[in-house]
Amino acid sequence: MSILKPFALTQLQAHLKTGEICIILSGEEKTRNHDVHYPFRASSHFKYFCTLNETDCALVIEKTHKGLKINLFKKPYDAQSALWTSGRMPLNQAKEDPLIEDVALFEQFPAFLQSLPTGGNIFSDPHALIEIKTLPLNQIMGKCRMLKKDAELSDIQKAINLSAHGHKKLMQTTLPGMNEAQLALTFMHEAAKHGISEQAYPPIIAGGERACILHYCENNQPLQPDTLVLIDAGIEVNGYASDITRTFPVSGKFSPAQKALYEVVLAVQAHAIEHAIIGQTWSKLNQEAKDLMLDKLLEIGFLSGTKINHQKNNTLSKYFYHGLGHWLGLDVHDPCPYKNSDAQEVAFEAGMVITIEPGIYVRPSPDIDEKWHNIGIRIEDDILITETGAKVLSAHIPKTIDEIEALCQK
Ligand SMILES: [Mn+2]
Repeated sequence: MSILKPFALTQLQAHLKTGEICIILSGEEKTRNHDVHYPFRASSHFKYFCTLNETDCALVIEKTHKGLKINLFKKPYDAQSALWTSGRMPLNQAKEDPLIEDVALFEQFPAFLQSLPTGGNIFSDPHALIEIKTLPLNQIMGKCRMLKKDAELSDIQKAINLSAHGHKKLMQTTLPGMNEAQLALTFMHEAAKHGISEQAYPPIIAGGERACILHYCENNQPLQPDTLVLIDAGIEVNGYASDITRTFPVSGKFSPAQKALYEVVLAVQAHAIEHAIIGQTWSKLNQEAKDLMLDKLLEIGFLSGTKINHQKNNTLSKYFYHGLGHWLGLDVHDPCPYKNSDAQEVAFEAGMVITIEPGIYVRPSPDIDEKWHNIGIRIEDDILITETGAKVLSAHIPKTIDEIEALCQK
C-alpha cells in the first residue's frame, strides 16, 4: 500500500539540491477546551506528500546522489487507544510503501536528526524537537506547490463542485428572516451526502452591513428583507481547498443601487479574469482592477469629482480594502511565493491556481449617498492558468444579475 504521493516527490526532487534535507511534521493534537480537542488535520506540507492523517508524524526527506531517501517517524498502533479514537496505521503497514526507506517510532526522530549529514541546507518549520539549524520549509515547499498536478486539480475541482451545489442551494432557498446559521448548514448539505464535512476555512455568511466585515464569522444574525447576503464558503476535498464568494439579494431581487454596485464588481472581475494569462503579474492585475473600478464608480455616480484626485487620495482603499486574489491549493491562501529569489514578481504560468475576488464595501459615511450605505459585495472565483488563458473552475455557479435573480425566484 502506498501512503506517499509520487507526484509530490517528483516536484521536490526537481527543487531540492543534492545534500539538502526537508523535515515535514504532521502536527499535534490541539486543545479546544479542557479535555476536548479540535478535529485533527495534518499540516498542508505533510498532506502534500502523505495520505496519513495522524498526529505526531515526521517525514525526513534527503536528496542523495541516488535520489530521495525518505524516513517516516510515527506513533505505533495501540489497541487500547483504538477503542477510543480511530487507530493509527501500524508501523509494519507503513513500511509496505516501497518509496519509504524506513519507518521508526516518533520518539526516535530527535536522535535521527543528530545523525543527519551536515553540509546541505535543512528545511523545516520550527519545532521543539528540532534543535538543528534550519531554513523555513516554505522556502522550498512554496515552489513545489506552485504548479498543480492533475491529481491536485482533480481534488480542487471536486471541492469546487461541492461548493457550487451549496452556493446554488443557498440562492434557491434563502428567505428574509432566516438566520445566517441556517444558511451555513444548508451550504454543507451536498458535501455531507458525499461524506465530506471539511471546509477550507470558516465560512462567512454575512447579511447586510455585516458583509463589510471581511472575516465576519459569527454567522448568527437573521437576514433582513431587501438586503444582500454575502457567502464566502468553500469545501475541502482530500485537503484541497475551494474558495468561492457569491453575493445575492435576500428577497430575490436586487435594488437599483445594489444592482449598480454589483455590476461594477462583476465588470472588474471579468476584466481581471480575462487578463489572468501566462506572464501576467499580481501587481499589474491589481492595478488594472483598481483603475477600472474607479472609472466605473465615477460612471454610476457613486463617486463624484475627478479620477486623478481620487487616485491621489487613494479613495478606493476605503471601499476595496483587500487584494484582488491569491494562490489556492492545499491552503486557501496557498503559501507559494509572490516574488522570485531575485525579488522580481512571479509571473503567471500554466498550472497555477488562483482566486480573483474584487469587492466593494460601503460603511455609512457622510460623503456617500445614503442609498449606497451598508452594501457589501464580493464575487470570487477559482481559476486555473492555462496555455489558452484563464479557465474558471467555478464557472457553473451563477453570478450575473439575471442568473442570480432567476435562481432566487425558484
Ligand atoms: Mn479568497
